[in-house]
Amino acid sequence: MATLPLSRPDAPPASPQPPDIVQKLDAIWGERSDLRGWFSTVDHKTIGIRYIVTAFAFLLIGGVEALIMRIQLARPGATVLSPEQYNQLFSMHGVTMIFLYSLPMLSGFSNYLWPLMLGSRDMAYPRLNALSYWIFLASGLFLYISFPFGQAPNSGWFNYVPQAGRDQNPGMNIDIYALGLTFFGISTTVGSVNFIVTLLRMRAPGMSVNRLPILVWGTLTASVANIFAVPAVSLASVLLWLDRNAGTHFFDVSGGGQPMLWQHLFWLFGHPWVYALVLPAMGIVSDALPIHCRRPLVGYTPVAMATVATMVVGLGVWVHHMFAVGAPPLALSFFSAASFVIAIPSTVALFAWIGTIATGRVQVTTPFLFFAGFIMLFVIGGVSGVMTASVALDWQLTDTYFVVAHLHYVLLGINLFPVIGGIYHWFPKVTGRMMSERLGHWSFWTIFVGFNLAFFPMHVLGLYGMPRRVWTYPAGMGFDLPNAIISGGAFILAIGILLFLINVIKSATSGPRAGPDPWAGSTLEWSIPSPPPSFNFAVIPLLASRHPLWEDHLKKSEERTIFDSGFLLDEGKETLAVTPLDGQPSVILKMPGDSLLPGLLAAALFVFFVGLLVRSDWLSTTAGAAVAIVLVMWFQPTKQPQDQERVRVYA
Ligand code: HEM
Ligand SMILES: [Cu+2]
Repeated sequence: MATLPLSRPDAPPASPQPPDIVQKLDAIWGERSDLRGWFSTVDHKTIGIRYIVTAFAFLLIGGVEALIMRIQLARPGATVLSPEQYNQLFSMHGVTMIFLYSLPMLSGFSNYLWPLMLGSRDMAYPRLNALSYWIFLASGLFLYISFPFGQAPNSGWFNYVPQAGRDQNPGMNIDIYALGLTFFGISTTVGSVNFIVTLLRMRAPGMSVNRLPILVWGTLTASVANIFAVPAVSLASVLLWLDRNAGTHFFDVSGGGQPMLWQHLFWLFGHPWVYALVLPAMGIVSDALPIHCRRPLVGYTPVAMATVATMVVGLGVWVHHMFAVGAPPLALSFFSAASFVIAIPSTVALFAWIGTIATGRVQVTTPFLFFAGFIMLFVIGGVSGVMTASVALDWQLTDTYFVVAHLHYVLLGINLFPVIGGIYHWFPKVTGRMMSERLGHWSFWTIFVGFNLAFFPMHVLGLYGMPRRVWTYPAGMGFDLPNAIISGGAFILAIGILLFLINVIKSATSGPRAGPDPWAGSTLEWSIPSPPPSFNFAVIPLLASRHPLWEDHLKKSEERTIFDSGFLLDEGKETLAVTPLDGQPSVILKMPGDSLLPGLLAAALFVFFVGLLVRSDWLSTTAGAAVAIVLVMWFQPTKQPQDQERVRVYA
């Protein structure tokens, strides 16, 4: 297939933005600029940015925790931290990175980008969308409330019993974990429902399923899996809380309970979850990398199918986290084989990216560097993953630093690198300004070198037998040099992240103007101004292909995507819903206005969970009543349905 020219010779086909209509639509869709507007907005773009900023703040907090651990571990026998402090630090680091950074960051991308890529004016349930953000924020604060008092969760991010039981852990540390995760689970669940329904209905006409961006496939797959997975961990957490506070014995052997039940419930959730942390990020690469290679993604359909297949298989591999607990040999073989099988769809995606680079005309931009770095780390993390899928090898490697190396290669390689590359790629759309390429290259190389110095030697440490989750180690066991290198690398990595942040802040205020389509992109979001107007599309476009902005170069037939005539929908806060499979116009949806209720509901739930934590019946009952009142207000029908309304078509 021919590659595209480096920049568009003709002017980009921006959506028509007739000034009078823009003004009218903006009056309908725009946010209030006062404090009330700040708390009540339901605009998916604002919510998306809030997700990204909040998740990034948690990344920085988790990063500082990691650096403190690395100071303690830089030398043998150090006493910077006590063992209990180290336990809380690695637990909060894991919880923060897994729950409060990785998934919310991707939810931010999808919240911001989905309606723009799909040709819609908002998500399906804007108020639910605001609720999922506020609960994410509130549950994050909840998980951190006891940290300053030295009472934070301290049994790791997977929080095994009996160590997490009351006998061994009488403080409130684990109650915070159990209640915090249950609270957080509400956010993920409502967010996932919103993504699924949005995908089914909120698209431009002609956006059939075979034209969806891969990011959409990734987030959709992750959302469906979360609907199955999150209840398992919420259930486990509630049972644990009951064991600790109400005298039940679900996990307590002396009372006939089963500690293994925790492990099964947790990993039934945990493994699909780690795929939810990477599939949308792989989608970011599949959508953005081809733009910097000036050609469409190689193998769109196999990549979309591989995304779904990874998750389907991923729902059946959870026991690979439990190879060392004494499972029957048949179970070991089954789960080992299933874990090997996952390598196949991952490799399909890998070859698609490599093929895209090999046959494209590469422009070495900062996003490209991050995506190329991602591919390298994807391979290393994938290989160490396949290694631990082998039962015999896993028995040797489990609970050593080899696993810590693997999980960081996977999580930073397949989540953080695409995320930073994605921010460089879409920053011009969000802010209307370009980021500095020079600083971008510097930040990439610092992050890339720092990352590999910080994590590659961990493989070696693991093979030497250094266990994970130890607060210190004696000198002379061969651990000293790798640990020193790792700690140095961690600080270089941190400097790279700092350079990236400086770039964001500088470029947001003084970067050169970007225009609607600085990368000469292919998908709908590049057809509207940067930053996008409150209503996204003045006229809802009518799609003719997967690459609406590249049709002049790619499409043989006469048919073209239509940007300048179509549904106008300027009689109220409305958008178009389409049929689920082929995206034919189906109904006009009345969208809800801004509302304080989502924020209030999250606040009431926060107090409710605090009530449970401190075991204050009056506090949790009062807050529970407040929750009920807000829900009643929420479901109050606002207006009579207006079925007889004029629909204008702009031509
Ligand atoms: C500056 C970058 C980072 C450094 C230096 C770092 C370092 C560490 C260290 C020292 C541990 C404890 C190892 C142990 O004692 O067993 C750890 C654990 C962990 N890290 Fe990181 N980390 C970083 C970033 C991340 C990121 C971005 C993620 C996820 C997206 C992540 C996820 C985890 C997880 C899940 C654990 C396991 C916690 C547990 O054992 O319960 N880390 N990391
Ligand atoms: Cu797993």
